[in-house]
Amino acid sequence: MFASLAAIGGVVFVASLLVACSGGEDRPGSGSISGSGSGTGVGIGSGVVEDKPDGATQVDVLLSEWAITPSETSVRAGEIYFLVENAGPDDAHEFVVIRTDEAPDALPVVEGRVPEGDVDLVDEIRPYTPGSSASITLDLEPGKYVFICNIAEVEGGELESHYELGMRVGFEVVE
Ligand SMILES: [Cu+2]
Repeated sequence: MFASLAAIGGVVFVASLLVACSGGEDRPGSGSISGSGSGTGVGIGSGVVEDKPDGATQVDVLLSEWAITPSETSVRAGEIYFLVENAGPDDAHEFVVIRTDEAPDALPVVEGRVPEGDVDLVDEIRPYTPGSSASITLDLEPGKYVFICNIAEVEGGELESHYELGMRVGFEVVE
């Protein structure tokens, strides 16, 4: 009985040490690239790049503040491998693919974000850190698409909507 209580005490002690350590990493002034003070990047990792499947069409995409720039804006239907670089320089970004006939700047916005349940969301790469790349392979049917970054966060007391600042671009898939 006494021994197992001691063991539990040990676990609790180790757990508090871990909390103390991770808390220490939040200190400002560390000089890290994500240290904008907004909290962007906390808990967000670098992107993951997977191999391009054989036969897939590759499209390179650049994310930055504040634009999304694909190497092509029209490709043939089929498997498309998107290699998406977050060029930052400061913020984490994501890559969201929406199928829509609307213009890139005409999507509905609620509190700085496009409500993903109200649009035809095809797939997305979740937010990842600037200076890294990520990939996603999608089997896209002919049609019109819009790529957006759907992050909105409070910066200096103001809501900063990546979509409204310009992180949106049209893309077409043809027969
Ligand atoms: Cu963004």
